[in-house]
Amino acid sequence: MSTPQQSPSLAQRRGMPDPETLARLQRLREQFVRMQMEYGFAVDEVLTKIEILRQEFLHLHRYNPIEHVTSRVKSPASILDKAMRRGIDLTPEAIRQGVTDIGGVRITCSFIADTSTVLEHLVSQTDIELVTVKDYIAQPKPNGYKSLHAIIRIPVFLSTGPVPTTVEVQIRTIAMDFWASLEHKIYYKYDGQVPDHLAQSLADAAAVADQLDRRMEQLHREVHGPHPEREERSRLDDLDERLLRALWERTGGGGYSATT
Ligand code: 0O2
Repeated sequence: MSTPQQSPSLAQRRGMPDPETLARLQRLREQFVRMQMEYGFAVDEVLTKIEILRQEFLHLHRYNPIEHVTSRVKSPASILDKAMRRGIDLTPEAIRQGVTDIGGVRITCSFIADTSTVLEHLVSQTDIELVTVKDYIAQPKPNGYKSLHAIIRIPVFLSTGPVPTTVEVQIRTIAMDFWASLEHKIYYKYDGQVPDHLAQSLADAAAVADQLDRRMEQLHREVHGPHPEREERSRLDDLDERLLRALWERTGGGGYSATT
């Protein structure tokens, strides 16, 4: 005897996922939103650390190695795209493990020497773990790309406890950044197939950018000496001293007693 065939539901006939699949997709969506939020928090933590470093450099050393800072959190579409290109399972756990640049911070410095100084200061902090470093400044990519990349891990403290989260930090000079942003636009315009003459022009431009970086650093050293931060400090200390003396004279030299 043949069993009566169950007729498909209206939703199935319309090509919609069954309720179970729908619930699974909904859960996945929520996990992605949560993941993005956590990476956003991790980026905020790193930005705060960089801002503290910047302020500290400015106030203590009277020298600022950081020109500007930008950040981004990859969109869910971009995360999924990268995971699929890399053959990573589309689960939040596998993505967390395999896609290390969901949160990204880019620091632009004035001079080449500043790039490693900033990274050293950042990763010497006890709550930051250095996962990997790629020094494309010491060893530029064949196309001329230069930048110092570090994957760091930082805890994000949620109500459920700390979540170790990775952030990609890219550190480079203004000239390197200028080159990289133009190369990025050209790369995408030609969908990765940059014509030979443009690739050659980009390589030449990278060499010119490198010359500019070195010339500027040399000039800076010539003007400020090998330790510009100390030179700047003594100049400002001198100003502080003059200010104090003027104050002292105005208050009649000892207007305030030690007990007041
Ligand atoms: P987006 O949109 O900028 O994030 P990874 O892809 O990070 O897992 P990879 O490629 O080995 O692994 O890492 P790498 O070499 O450290 O590069 C990571 C990022 O550096 C890239 O991210 C770019 O932002 C930048 N980058 C690397 N190479 C180049 C280059 O030749 N030109 C330019 N303009 N930028 C580069 P994404 O994910 O590719 O893109």
